[in-house]
Amino acid sequence: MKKVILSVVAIAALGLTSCKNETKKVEETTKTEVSKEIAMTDLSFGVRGNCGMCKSTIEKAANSVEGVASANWDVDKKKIDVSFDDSKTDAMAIHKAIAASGYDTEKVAGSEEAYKDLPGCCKYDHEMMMNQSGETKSEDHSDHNH
Ligand SMILES: [Cu+2]
Repeated sequence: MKKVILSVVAIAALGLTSCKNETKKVEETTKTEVSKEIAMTDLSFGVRGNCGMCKSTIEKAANSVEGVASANWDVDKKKIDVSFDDSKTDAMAIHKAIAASGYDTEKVAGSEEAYKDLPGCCKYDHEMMMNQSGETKSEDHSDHNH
């Protein structure tokens, strides 16, 4: 019997790792993203009012208008800054909403009904100046000395 010697030849695995990486760069097609950036319109106008409670009522009224992103009423200046989406609403709608809550704006007189229901401290003077500078302006002294 022939002894078959099986010689196991260990074949060293050759470094077959191909170094040629010919992966083609996939050209990224620049997508023109239709970014729906809503152009906001900023608006400010005069609104009469007295205090912090007025502020919340006025701002709440402005914010209740669909499309209004922000509303900030300045108690000293008697002025509101509103930012809104003019594809959804317009300035008059905001004036009307504030007026409906009982407050006078530059363009629309406040609802008398709503005014009556305002707390005492909020019953502002209808002769009040709007769009003030913010500096406390005392009564007009016509005979002011320089
Ligand atoms: Cu008030």
